[in-house]
Amino acid sequence: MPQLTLYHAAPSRSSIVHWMLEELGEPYDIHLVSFKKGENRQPAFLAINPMGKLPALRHGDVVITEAAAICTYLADEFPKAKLNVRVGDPRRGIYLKWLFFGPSCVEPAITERAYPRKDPPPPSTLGFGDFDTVVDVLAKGAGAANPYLMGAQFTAADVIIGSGLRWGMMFKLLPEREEFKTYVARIEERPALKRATEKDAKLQKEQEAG
Ligand SMILES: N[C@@H](CCC(=O)N[C@@H](CS)C(=O)NCC(=O)O)C(=O)O
Repeated sequence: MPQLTLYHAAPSRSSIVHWMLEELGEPYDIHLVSFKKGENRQPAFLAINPMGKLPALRHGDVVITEAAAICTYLADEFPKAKLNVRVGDPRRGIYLKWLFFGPSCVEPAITERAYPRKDPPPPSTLGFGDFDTVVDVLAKGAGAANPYLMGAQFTAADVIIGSGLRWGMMFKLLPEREEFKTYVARIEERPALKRATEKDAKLQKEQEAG
């Protein structure tokens, strides 16, 4: 079985994949990359991800970057964990919508809110449209989650959207809507998320000391 290695800085967007790996239940190892030491901008890491960004995941000879792509890949590659919605399942379209909604709508909307532009482009030219609409769509999805976005099944889409909601509320960049709080409280009960968070706290200390 090819080895899974997560290139990681704790905590960062690679924590999303760390949580996903804990959900997956397959053996993996972690290669810490220090932002403080600029390791992500050094040739050794740029050969892995020319963007100089984390996360990156190595699976045997394959390297995957972009958190949502990595989570989609892992869910499909290890179907035993039941974290994907398979091709042919009518729910797959909605599943993919949420996986893409994270990086293409939630993230840029939050960043735009954190760093507003003096002359923002018209909403029709922005992939995410506008912040309030993104929040409303998210609130509708989170409010309908029963208990998860895809119903009874927890999937990679919950890892992506759940991470975005947790991160957005943590930094007060998303409103504390009742739908968000209830959904986030539910996913925070996941043992895999608790394990990843605990491990990240230890890794963060390790990285800060190093
Ligand atoms: N689009 C990427 C974004 C990754 C990203 O921006 N990662 C940040 C950490 S949270 C990073 O590596 N920043 C370091 C840098 O840009 O120098 C993804 O979703 O995986």
